[in-house]
Amino acid sequence: MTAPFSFRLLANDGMARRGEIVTPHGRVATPAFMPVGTQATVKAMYPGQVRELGADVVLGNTYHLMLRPGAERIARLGGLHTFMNWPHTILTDSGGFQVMSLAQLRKLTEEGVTFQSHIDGSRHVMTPERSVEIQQLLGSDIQMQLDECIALPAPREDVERAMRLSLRWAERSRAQFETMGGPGRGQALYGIVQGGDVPDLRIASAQALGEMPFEGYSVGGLAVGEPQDVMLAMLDVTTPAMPVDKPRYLMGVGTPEDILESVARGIDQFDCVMPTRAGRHGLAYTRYGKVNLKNARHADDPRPLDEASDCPAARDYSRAYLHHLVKAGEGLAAMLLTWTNLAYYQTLMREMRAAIEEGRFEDFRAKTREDWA
Ligand code: PRF
Repeated sequence: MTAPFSFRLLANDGMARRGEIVTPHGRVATPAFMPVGTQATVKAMYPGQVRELGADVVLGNTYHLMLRPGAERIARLGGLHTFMNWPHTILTDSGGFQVMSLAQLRKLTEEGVTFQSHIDGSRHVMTPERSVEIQQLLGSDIQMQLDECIALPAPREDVERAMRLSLRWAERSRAQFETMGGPGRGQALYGIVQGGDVPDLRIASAQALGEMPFEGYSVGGLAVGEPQDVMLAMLDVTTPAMPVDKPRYLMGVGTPEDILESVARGIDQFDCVMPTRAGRHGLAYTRYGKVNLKNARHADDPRPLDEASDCPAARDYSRAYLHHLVKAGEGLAAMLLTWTNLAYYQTLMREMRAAIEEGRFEDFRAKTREDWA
């Protein structure tokens, strides 16, 4: 039997936590940022480069991979780690969120969701059981239950219905995960807290999930249209209701500021398309804040994005050159800016981990916010 999935808390500083997850594919230092590799690729990056920046885990998407190239095909080819040449930890999302945002003609019932592919219009059924089965075929180390994430603002009764459905789907997902032998292979299944912007529903969801034997717990249903202060207020009530001895993952968040503020509220894991997508749209994240390279004011600027960075993309290319590449639509623009952005995100995580270990997270938070301003 493989060593089981584990999580250890190494240090606390206020609500902020420094920890370590161990999976069959290695160690994950937390707080962790997980670059998004939806289609079995972190767009515009080589896997080795993603690793070198300090990523211990990348995210893959059940929805995309089941449609293309197909989960059974990836399984025949040796699983997702082999397929994409990423021998480290992989986390997969369950598909519910992507079905709701991307698929056509969706129909949600107690049983699951039926939908048509956004690629070729083919019809599919996604149930909690099928989602776990697909994640098992992919061989991901950290799997997510199928849930329903509802867009905000929404009436309380709709938020509550989605939250209760997600709890029933949590039970079914767990049963399937056990049937398929996930724990014996050292894999993890996380339950997902829902409850929109309603504090008592968030707490009820976190407590009910906490009584089910998940290896970790996600916070879903945030960063879906609500203002940042609402998202942070939801974390203020949710994380204290979550188990202390299990990892906490805030799904699909966020900007560097969102991440800093969420770590301050006890979150351990993050994923977001922000650094990769922004990189393909001419936007750079640096320790001095966000820079829009499309802007003409960079056309004659010989300075790099950050001369003190240890990322070659941020250090060795002028803003004028990056501006030119972006304007010319060159592939190298996406490569250099994605590299810059992921380097900054991983640096921020590394600095937060050190600050928590050394008991100076509050100072770090204040100083970092100042540098961004
Ligand atoms: N559920 C799932 N994946 C997600 C979300 C969710 O609520 C979000 C919300 N920010 C991003 N990704 N399964």
